[in-house]
Amino acid sequence: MRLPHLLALLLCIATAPAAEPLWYAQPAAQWTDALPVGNGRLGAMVFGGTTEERIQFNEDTLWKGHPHDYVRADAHAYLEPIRQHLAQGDVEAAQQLARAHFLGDPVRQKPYQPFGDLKFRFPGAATGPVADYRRELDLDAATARVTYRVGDVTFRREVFASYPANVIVIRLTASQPGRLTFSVAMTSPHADSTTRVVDPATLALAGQVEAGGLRFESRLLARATGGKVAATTAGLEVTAADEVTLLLVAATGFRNFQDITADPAARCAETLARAAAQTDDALVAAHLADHRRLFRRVSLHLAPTGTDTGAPLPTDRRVARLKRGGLAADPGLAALYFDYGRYLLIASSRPGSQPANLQGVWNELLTPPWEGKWTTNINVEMNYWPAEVTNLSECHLPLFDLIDDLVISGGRTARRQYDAPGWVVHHNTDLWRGTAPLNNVDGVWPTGAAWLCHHLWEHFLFTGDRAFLAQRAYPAMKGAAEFFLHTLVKDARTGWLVTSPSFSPEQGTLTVGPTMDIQLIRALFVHTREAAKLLAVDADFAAQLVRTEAQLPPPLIGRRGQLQEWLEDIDQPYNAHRHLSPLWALFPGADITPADPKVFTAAKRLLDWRGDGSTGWSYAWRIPAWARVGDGEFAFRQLAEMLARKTLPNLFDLCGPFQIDGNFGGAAGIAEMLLQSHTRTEPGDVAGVPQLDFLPALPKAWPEGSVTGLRARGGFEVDLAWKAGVLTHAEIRGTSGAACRVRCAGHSRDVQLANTGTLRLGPDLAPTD
Ligand code: FUC
Repeated sequence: MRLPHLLALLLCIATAPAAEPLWYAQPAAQWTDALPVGNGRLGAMVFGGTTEERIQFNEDTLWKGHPHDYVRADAHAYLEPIRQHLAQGDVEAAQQLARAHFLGDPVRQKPYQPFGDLKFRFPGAATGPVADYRRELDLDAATARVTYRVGDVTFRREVFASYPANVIVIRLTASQPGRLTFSVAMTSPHADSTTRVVDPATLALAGQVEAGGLRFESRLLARATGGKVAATTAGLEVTAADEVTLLLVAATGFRNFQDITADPAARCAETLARAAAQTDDALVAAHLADHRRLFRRVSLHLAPTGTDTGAPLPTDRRVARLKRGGLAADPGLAALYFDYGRYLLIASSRPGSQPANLQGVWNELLTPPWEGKWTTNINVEMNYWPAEVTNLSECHLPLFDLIDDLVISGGRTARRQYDAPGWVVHHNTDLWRGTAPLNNVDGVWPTGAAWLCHHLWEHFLFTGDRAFLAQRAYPAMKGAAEFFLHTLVKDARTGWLVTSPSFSPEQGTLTVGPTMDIQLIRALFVHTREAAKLLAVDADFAAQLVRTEAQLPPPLIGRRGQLQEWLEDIDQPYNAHRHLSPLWALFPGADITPADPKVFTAAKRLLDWRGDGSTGWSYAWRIPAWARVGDGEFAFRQLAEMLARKTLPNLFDLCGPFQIDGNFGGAAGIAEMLLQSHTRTEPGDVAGVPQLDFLPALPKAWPEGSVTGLRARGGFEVDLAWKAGVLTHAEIRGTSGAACRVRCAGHSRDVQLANTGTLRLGPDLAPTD
């Protein structure tokens, strides 16, 4: 490396603000105080007790149920009668038929399950009072740490979940030799589970969720320096060791949603043997390299606005004081929340894992809220909002694997329930890839696949990956579009093509053609035909999409100037419903823009009516939506309220109970306040020259700061710095020669990256080198 480069690198490392940890002055009193680690597949919650420690763990394929097709055998026979009732305005008759005959069999999907617990006892710690206690989650090292002192011995515990080794590593040390004496038991909330001794240093916990259901096994190996280790079914006993490393692995019989015949014991044995062959140092080094490759791509710094930096306070006290002081006084906490959102996505969604569910991968309950599923009418999509823009594109991949499965199971539902080609997803799915309507009439919402496909298209826009577009995205998008081409019906009153039956998520009654459906389908059609054009395939099909698109209802503006949620002008003014469904095309869609002032103004009115959020995720949705209308103050207010009202001491988001979507939506919302990017420069030109908006919704509370490594559509990476609320510096990286339009505070400039693939801009967006 040449000297100037090395210097620049050193300077950059020296000046890059390190991510703060979450930290606490006492152990977790309950599960929602504990600190999460995860590698996508495995998750663990670390409590950090001193006389007793609990590490509750999960594996992402442990669910109730077994391979199953949820379509009700005679559902198709009721499709036309339900449509008829709706066309005649007899909504109640339609709902009765739907409830009795159109919902899945069974009507509820299956729940995600907890796996087990490690329960430690440290008799040594009881011999004296505990001093200098600290518990922290180091986001940059993806490691939970506990340190404390008893007498003159300092104890230290570190827990991390290694993605490369597929193992949870627990390292215990003491400042004096021979002082580690403890026992650790493996337990499980599942009735059908037993512990057995595998060898003198290894325990296994094995069981089955239910008859005919998933079999599971986990193994725990202790390796100690000094002292001795003994194993009984009651646990591992470690006596007078200098240092101990525990390796925890877990697996189930799940191969895919149609096959659960794998051998969890063999899987555990193999993974554990491979991990045990590595030294601690090798395990740590591989973990840090893997995590930091992702985590360090982005760094956000929001400068303190006064003397109070917040950082010297434990995280729980910092959150608690928000109820009084407000987030404006502690910009660093917003940056920490952003970092934590990225951390959680890395920890719960890695290539090969299940996608992050309603609880990410962390759940201690046999009956988790809403079964811990993947809810497709907002929640699972929100989980992935930060994936592209915060530079974690690989973490998006588990969602695409889920889509591949849904193309199969949703294809069956399309055929059996609708006699249609393509594939369909209603408002939830589970490990068995249920795609039939569920729960109640609000489950009859057939546009889940259209929303999921938006993620395929976005991944392409951000990465420019043509092979992905051709092989994975386009076939799924085409299938989803085919379903709608076949099932849209002509609305008798207006002549428009609409969905029937459907529901505007989760309010009103069974209906036809709610605004959200139309926005989702229009976006799907436009993106699918754009993809066909880029790939030079299916010209006739694309022409059919254009013809059908022209028959969809236009955006409807009601008598009070609001964008209508339904075909009828029946919106209640100031209805603050949690869902922003009819504003989908504002965010995360991008069809409502100032380029069409009439629709944009109507959307703003509806957004205004919706007011503040209620659940955590509903605050989180309002952040990027308000950022898209350029109102940084209201966006900030939603973030501040979410943190003050819907955030647990460990910074987990609350719906009512813990639900992780708000963490992800909040992180994405912060990004959206700082950088927006659209590829639309002319109407209909969806894959054209990207347009990058710098600091489009910067709130007064963040007058000074910097961000590096955000991603923009068109394959760009962007750094921004600002002072006194004004851009001071921007750097864009991408393919050499790539063109984009940049905009900031009323300035606009068409620019082209230099041969180096880099472009630096000053405050007025003029290139500085
Ligand atoms: C949707 C929301 C609920 C909850 C559930 C998991 O149904 O309306 O508030 O988030 O998903």
